[in-house]
Formats: sequence, C-alpha cells, structure tokens
Amino acid sequence: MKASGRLRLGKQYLETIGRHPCFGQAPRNYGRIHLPVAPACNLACQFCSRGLNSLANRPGVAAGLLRPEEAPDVVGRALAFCPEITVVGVAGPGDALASHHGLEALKCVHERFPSLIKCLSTNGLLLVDKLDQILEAGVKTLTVTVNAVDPEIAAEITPCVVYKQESCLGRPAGELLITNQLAGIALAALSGIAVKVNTVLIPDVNSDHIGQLAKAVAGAGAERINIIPLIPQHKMNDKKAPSCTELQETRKEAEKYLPVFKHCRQCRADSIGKLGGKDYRFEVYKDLEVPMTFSHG
Ligand code: CLF
Ligand code: SF4
Repeated sequence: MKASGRLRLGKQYLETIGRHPCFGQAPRNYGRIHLPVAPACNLACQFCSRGLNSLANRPGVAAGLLRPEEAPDVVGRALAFCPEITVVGVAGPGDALASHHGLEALKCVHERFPSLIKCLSTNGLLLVDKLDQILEAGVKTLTVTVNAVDPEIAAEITPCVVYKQESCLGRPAGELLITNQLAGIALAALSGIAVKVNTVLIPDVNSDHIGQLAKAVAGAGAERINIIPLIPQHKMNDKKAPSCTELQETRKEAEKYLPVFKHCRQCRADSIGKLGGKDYRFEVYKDLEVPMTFSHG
C-alpha cells in the first residue's frame, strides 16, 4: 500500500484527517455542512439524476441553491445548531469545479472560519487546471469520484465529457477523464491535500475492476477509497444495486491497496450535521432571509 501522503505530511495532515468525518477514525464524532452552490456539470454519468429536490436522501440533490457570498452566514447558522461541524464541503448538486461558485463559496467561508476544514467533491476533470484556486480557497481534503481506470469501462459509465468547450465521446472521453483524474490526484496529494476516491459500484460494469482501480489511485497518491453502491436511476435504472455481499467483497479487494471508508451516507448536496445523525438543513434554512432560488447552472 502506498502511504506516501501520510508519511510525507506529518502532524498537521493527520490532525486534519483525524477530525474529518469521512477520513478519520471517528466518523460519528464530527459533522459536515454541504453548501449547495454547484449545479453545473461537465460529464454525463449514466446513473446521475441531479436537481432540486427537498426530500430525496441521495447525492446530487438539494432543496435550492446558495450564492457563494451567502455561504459564511449559512455556516454560522449551522454551527449554532450543530457545533460538532468541523468540515465545510461542496458536493453538488453538480460538479464542484464545473462552475466557479464552489471555490468562491469556500474562499468566503475560509476567510470567516479559517479553522474549519474546507472539503471539495469533484469528478476530477478540472483538478489540475484549478489546483491553484483550490489551494487558495483553503481546501485541505478532496474527494475525486473515479468509477473506472479502463477507458472502455469509463465510457460505458460516462460516455460524454465536456472539456475546454469541446465534447468528447466514447473511449476518448474515458481516456481523457482517467488521465485528468489520475494527474489531478497526484498533483493534489503532492500539494498536501488529503485525497479520497469515491467509486460507484455498478454490478457487471465495474465490479470486477475495483482492485485495479484501487491500485491505480493508490499509486497516484490517494489516501483512502470509498465504495458506494449504485442507486439505479436515470439511464442505469435497469441495473441492479449491488448486494451487501458484493459490496463487502469489493471493499476487501480495494483494501489490498488502500484503507476503505465504510461510513458513507450518500449525502445530499445540502446535508448538515453528523453522519447518520439528524440533518439540520430544515432548521438552518428555515426563515433564512435570502431564499435559495438563485440559479447559476
Ligand atoms: Fe462532504 Fe464528501 Fe467532503 Fe465528506 S461527504 S464532500 S468527503 S464532507 Fe462523506 Fe457524505 Fe459519503 Fe461524501 S459521507 S457522501 S464520502
Ligand atoms: Fe452527476 Fe457527478 Fe457524474 Fe456530474 S460527475 S454527471 S454530478 S455523478
């Protein structure tokens, strides 16, 4: 197993991941707030159904969208309801880097709350291009969703990628995405960011490929991996979700190369609170003077 990140970065790095619910050893002791500021995306993942939704409990949905400059006040309100929050993340509803709003929001929050950990979840397509801005926004932890390191499999899951105003389809799309993801993980890890990889487990599509994937992202410098079961929807609504046994076996395969995070709650893009605990989003956004109706997708 490659452990270069932790060996290289020492005390501050360990302190950061130690109080992060999705990286550390005590996921239930700490909380996170997701700022729903990022509606746009540059990929077309076949399982993704993102949008505005008040009630669904899954990634890719939020009740509304915040303006970046509203983020610090929302974080302040969230801390009043849940003082255990240690992490401020941007995780959708689209990709955190596909528009400039995610980094703007984190930068505003970093100025007011420098000791909270800034976290970003991205598909990684723009990671290398935006790394300087990511560091400037104070981001210390990063999740990159990597669903394949084989271009054919990647293209089956994500057949279209839009990069620098150009669409790329099929196998070349898979090649481009994987190249950018692995280069981005390597550069982020070298810059001192703790990188976790999220992988959506899709039976009969990438389920036999997880060991190879874990090996590749560990080689690039990822700190840990999180295997997430497919929620069958959108163009993959005819696929089956993996069984508990399949999930466990796949985690064992990945564990040969990286520590596996096993407490994922497949959070909404506007979740607030401790993992698995009460979601304070209703309380935090209730009576907020600025309604979440801003659309910048
Ligand atoms: Fe959010 Fe993701 Fe940061 Fe955690 S969630 S951006 S790393 S602060 Fe965590 Fe939620 Fe699973 Fe994500 S439980 S969906 S892995
Ligand atoms: Fe959906 Fe994320 Fe894929 Fe974009 S990268 S299409 S938001 S799953």
